[in-house]
Amino acid sequence: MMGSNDFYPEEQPAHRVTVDGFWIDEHPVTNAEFRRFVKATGYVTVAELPPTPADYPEADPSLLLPGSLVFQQTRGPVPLDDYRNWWAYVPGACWFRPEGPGSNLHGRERHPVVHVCYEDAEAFSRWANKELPTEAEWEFAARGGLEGATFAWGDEFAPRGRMMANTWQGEFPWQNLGTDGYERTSPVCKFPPNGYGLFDMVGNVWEWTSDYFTPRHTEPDGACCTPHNPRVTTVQPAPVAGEPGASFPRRVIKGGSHLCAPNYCLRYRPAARQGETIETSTSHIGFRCIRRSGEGEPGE
Ligand SMILES: [Ca+2]
Ligand SMILES: [Ca+2]
Ligand SMILES: [Cu+2]
Repeated sequence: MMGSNDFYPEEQPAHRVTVDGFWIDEHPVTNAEFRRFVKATGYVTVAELPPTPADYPEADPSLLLPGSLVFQQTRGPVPLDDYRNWWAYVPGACWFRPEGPGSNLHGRERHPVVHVCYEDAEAFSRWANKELPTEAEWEFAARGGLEGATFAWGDEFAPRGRMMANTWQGEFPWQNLGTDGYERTSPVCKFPPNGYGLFDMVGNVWEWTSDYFTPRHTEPDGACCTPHNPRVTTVQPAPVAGEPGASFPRRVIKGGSHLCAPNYCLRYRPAARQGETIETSTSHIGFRCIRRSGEGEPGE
C-alpha cells in the first residue's frame, strides 16, 4: 500500500502498487561517500555555481551568488505560513561548508550529505553505477514490510519511550528540545533500522526520488489494475506561478527530516511526500541510491 488517507491531501489516496525487486542503500549517502565521488570526478555541485540570471529574471544579476538554503533557528515563535522566517539563502553554503563560509565537515563524515539538488544526486548515483529510486520504490523500502503502518517501525511514534528517528521535538522553529539526541543532522545508523535493515528512511534528511511531484496520487483505473513500477515522468505545472523558481519542475522528496515537528509538519512517515524544485538545495535534503535487480548486483 502506497500513500495514506489519514494525514495530508498530497498523500491520498492510499492505493496498491507493485514494484520489482531492487537493492537500496542502507543509509543516506554520507559526506565521506560524497567526498570520494568529488575527489574521483572533480564534480562541482549546483550550489557552488552562480544561479543562471535567465532563471531569475526579477533578480539583480550581481546578487546571484552561489549558495544554498540554511535553516536558521528563530529566537521565539514566528508565523508558520512563511518559510522565509527560518530559511536563509546563505552565499557560499554548499555540501562541504554546510553553514556557509567558515563552516566545515569536521566530525560530520558520517552525516548525510546535504545541499545537493536533484542533478547532484543523479550525478553521484550514475558514478556509483546506481540510480535514484522512484517514489514507489522508496516508499516500499521505507515501510520495511509493515502494511499500512504510520511509521517505518509501526504505529506508535516512540514505542516504550524509545526515539526511532531524528525529527524535531518541541515547538518548531524556535524550541529544539533534542530529545532524540540531535538538533540538526545525525550520523547515519544511530536509530534502529526498519524491517528491511534500512536506516534513517524517516527523519534525518529528506531524500530525493525520481518522480515528478503531483498534488495527489493518481487513482488507479478500476480494481483490476494495480500499477506496476509506477513512475511520474511528466512535469506538473508549478503551484505558484511567478514566485522565484516557479519555472523549475518539482520532484518528490520523501521521509521528512530533523526539522519535522508535530506543531508544523507531520511528514516523518513513509507515506509523506513533498514537491521540491529540482534546483533547490538545502541543509535538510539528501538522498540514497538503488540498484534495480538484473543490473549486476551479486545475488545471495
Ligand atoms: Ca532531532
Ligand atoms: Ca531520511
Ligand atoms: Cu517536515
